[in-house]
Amino acid sequence: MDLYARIPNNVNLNEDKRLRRALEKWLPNYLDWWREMGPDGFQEKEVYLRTAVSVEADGWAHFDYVKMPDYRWGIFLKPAEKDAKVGFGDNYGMPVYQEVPGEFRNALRRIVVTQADTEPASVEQQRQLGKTCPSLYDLRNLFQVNVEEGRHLWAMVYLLHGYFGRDGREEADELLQRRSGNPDKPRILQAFNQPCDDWLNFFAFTMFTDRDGKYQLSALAESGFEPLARTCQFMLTEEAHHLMVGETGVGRVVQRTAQLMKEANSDDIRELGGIPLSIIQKYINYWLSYSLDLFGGEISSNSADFFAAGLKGRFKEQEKYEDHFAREGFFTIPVIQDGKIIEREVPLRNALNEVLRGEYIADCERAMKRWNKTLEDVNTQLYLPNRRFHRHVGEYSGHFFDIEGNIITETEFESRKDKWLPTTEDREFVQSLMTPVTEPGKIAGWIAPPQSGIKGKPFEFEYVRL
Ligand code: BYC
Repeated sequence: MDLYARIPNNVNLNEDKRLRRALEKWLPNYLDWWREMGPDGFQEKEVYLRTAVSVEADGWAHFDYVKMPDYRWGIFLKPAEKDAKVGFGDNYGMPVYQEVPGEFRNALRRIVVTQADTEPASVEQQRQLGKTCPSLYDLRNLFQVNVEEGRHLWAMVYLLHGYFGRDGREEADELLQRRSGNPDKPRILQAFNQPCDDWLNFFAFTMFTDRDGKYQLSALAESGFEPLARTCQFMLTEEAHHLMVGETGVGRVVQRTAQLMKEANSDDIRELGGIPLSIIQKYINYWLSYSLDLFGGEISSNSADFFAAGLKGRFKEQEKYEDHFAREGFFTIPVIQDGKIIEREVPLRNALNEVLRGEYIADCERAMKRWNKTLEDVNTQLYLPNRRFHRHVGEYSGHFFDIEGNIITETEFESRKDKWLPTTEDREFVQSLMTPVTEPGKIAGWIAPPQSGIKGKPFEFEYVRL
């Protein structure tokens, strides 16, 4: 592992002069983008960050104070397995591909570009949050997430430059030109164009949207295109922290809300400076529905083609499945016909987006159970909306459903949507609570402190030297 090269890497960049030159040309543009679109302010502050120093499962991370622009962005792939074989699809058991299979070049480039695009997009969405952090611990976690998303962009740009020639280089340039929420040059997937401008949004985003990242990366980590698989495998080790930030972040807001509800003996805790459960529920509905869109259509020939070609597998393909061909079998998907929900049998390979979405929902339900434990004392529960609710992609887009997934008319949806999705007033109320707390050991009144700090340090530790 070459940690001290201009572009730290474990892919022998030193020996591949063409690739190194191309990436070194991209590097200053990346830094320009980071300065323009990365966290606003704080660039000269020392942050207690984790940095990759190895790619081994244990001991890959080193913790120390770093200024964000000096973070070790680089290219780290999990070590190759000897004699690795394609793990699923029509080429099951054949040696893994070291180059992009010709007939799938465009499709694979699109997957890599789509994955890549989400990384800078999320940094852009979160750009202003540092100014309203609830504690130094949370501020540090925000920046950790941001620099790692930056590194994930590097991971994908390495693939584009290394394996897709000239159009890969052009795509890499465009990744620095699109902007989250900009109508003229938006990010590719809609969840990444939504504003994420308060900390409840941030926690819901890292809970639900980053979790889509976990499932997409897991499916790509199974890929028979070995450089993609090894890249995603290492990204996943970093991703776990982002999910912890989201799940415990929402959990800590719920915990504080429950505490204030008990104190006030009422659901309305606005006057005490807490976020009512009804607003937390609406943020869950909003981010879950946008994140469900990220899995693509329920019935998808793309997903079937990718699986057949051995390029995109299922979650834990090797661990959980015995039949890696998935040629047989059907999956039942509720679809809309003549204004009614009916069930359609779909060949399994065409339903793999939906299969992955199901795994994801089960994982969200697990977190929901944890949050609900905190609410037992106040006799209320949070829930996940039905997967058909508020969808913009796939079978359910263009139709209207209530929170339980029953089909309703557009007029009915419009008249009830303020009960289900955050209103302008809800957002303004949450925004009104977002005053920064930056004294070590102190925390904002709308969120509970974490159960433990980072890397054995206490909550009171000075995670960012302001
Ligand atoms: N928005 O067969 P279909 C993360 C298009 S998050 C707009 O249903 P497919 C992160 C599609 O392009 C993880 N368009 O879907 C999180 C196609 O167009 P054409 C990001 C969409 O292709 C937080 C048509 O609809 N990673 O890492 O099987 C912070 C029919 O497509 C959408 C990935 O997404 C959409 N949501 O699957 C930081 C992995 N969905 O061909 C980071 C890479 C579909 O008719 N991406 N369409 O013109 C993929 O694997 C796939 O592109 C998708 C879609 C899963 C997104």
